[in-house]
Amino acid sequence: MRTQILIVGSGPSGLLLGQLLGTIGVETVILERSSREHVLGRVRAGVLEQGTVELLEEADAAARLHAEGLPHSGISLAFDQRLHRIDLEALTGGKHVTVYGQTEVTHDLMDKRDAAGLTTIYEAANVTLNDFDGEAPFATYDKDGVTHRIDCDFIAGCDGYHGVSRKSVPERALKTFERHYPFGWLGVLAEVPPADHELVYANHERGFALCSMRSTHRSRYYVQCPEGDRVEAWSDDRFWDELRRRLPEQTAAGVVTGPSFEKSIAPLRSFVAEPLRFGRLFLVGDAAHIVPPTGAKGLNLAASDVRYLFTGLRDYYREKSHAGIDAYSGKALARVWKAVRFSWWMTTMLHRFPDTGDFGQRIQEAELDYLVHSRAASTALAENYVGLPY
Ligand code: RFL
Ligand code: PHB
Repeated sequence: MRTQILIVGSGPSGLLLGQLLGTIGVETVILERSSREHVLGRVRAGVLEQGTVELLEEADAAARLHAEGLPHSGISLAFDQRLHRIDLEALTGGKHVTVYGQTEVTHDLMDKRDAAGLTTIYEAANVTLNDFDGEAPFATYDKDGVTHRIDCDFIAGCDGYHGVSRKSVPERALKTFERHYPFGWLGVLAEVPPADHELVYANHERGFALCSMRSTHRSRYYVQCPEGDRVEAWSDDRFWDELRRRLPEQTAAGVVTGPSFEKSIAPLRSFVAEPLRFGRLFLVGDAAHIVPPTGAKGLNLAASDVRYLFTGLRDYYREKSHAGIDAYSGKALARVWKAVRFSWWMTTMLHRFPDTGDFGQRIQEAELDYLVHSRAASTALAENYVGLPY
């Protein structure tokens, strides 16, 4: 088989890139290791920047998002038994974020891909990437006991942190940067109305907590938990008790409990691999960088990588110009590092670290107090949260 762009991974970055390229008549094939059901079963991000929504519009995949997504014009920080609202809209000249689950984005993009008759090969095992440092890259994969080969012009590595794309690059060609955080997030999804109509990020002496949602009747909550904690140790009752203890009384009173239908623990890390291009292979999204979820940036960064790569490939096919694909890595990384910094800062400010000490604790309290009482500081948070310019 031959295609123009071979995309590895059918997460949001692979699907969005494929959809955008489809709108300009560039052919793609997606190779996905898991089944479609498995990909759709993963519960992850929930907050979309306006730029991400605009890109989904450009891909003609935003109809349901506009019908069902919840525009949010503010978030709250909770500490000292009080909620402090950050008015995103007022501080950014009218920008907002949209609450719409990654699962739904993935669903919409998969439906679009099906409707356009584009090829996705699920359960493709042992994907290997070859000759991407030359003019004629190709991939092989196994399916139903047979090895197949796909030739292409370029490979887009959209296969997440554990994928094969980054690992296919010789180690000496990559520089990696990493920060580990000594805790995880225990997340719960439940069919109950949210405690507050906006997201609440809470700093409490027992640890961080986040009240989020997927809709007006479905809530997503998280609590900071020790590294290595096991989900089995957290009954629903223990989770709801711990969540309420970390929230101001008025917010805790609004928490409606119910049986959880998803419960998982995610580790927190910051990671960047540079550069994002090796000959005819591009790294995109989580394949190249990971941020802790505190700033709600992971999916949005995947979308901004896709935006830069899409415009580069469009100029390559339409105008035979290499300028856009040559600039991809530099442009995408400049935006990535700003979001890495923001996510690290939000994580540091809102979590309890085992080794903070009294001095560090007072600094954290002073930072929160300054943040909510200074318009300049609140504006810095707001403009990063809604998404920096491209
Ligand atoms: P994905 O979603 O990991 O998709 C990669 C796909 O590649 C497949 N794959 C392979 N396919 C073929 N061959 C191989 N060898 C392969 N290896 C892997 C995988 O099966 C998968 O289908 O990466 P992508 O597309 O770059 O998307 C990135 C986002 O998923 C991620 O950044 C976000 O989920 C991060 N994130 C959040 N981001 C936000 O912008 N806002 C949020 O509110 C937010 N909350 C979160 C999050 C991530 C979380 N977890 C669990 C990590 C909350 C959580 C709890
Ligand atoms: C979520 O709803 O899953 C969510 C929201 C905001 C974050 C992280 C996760 O910062």
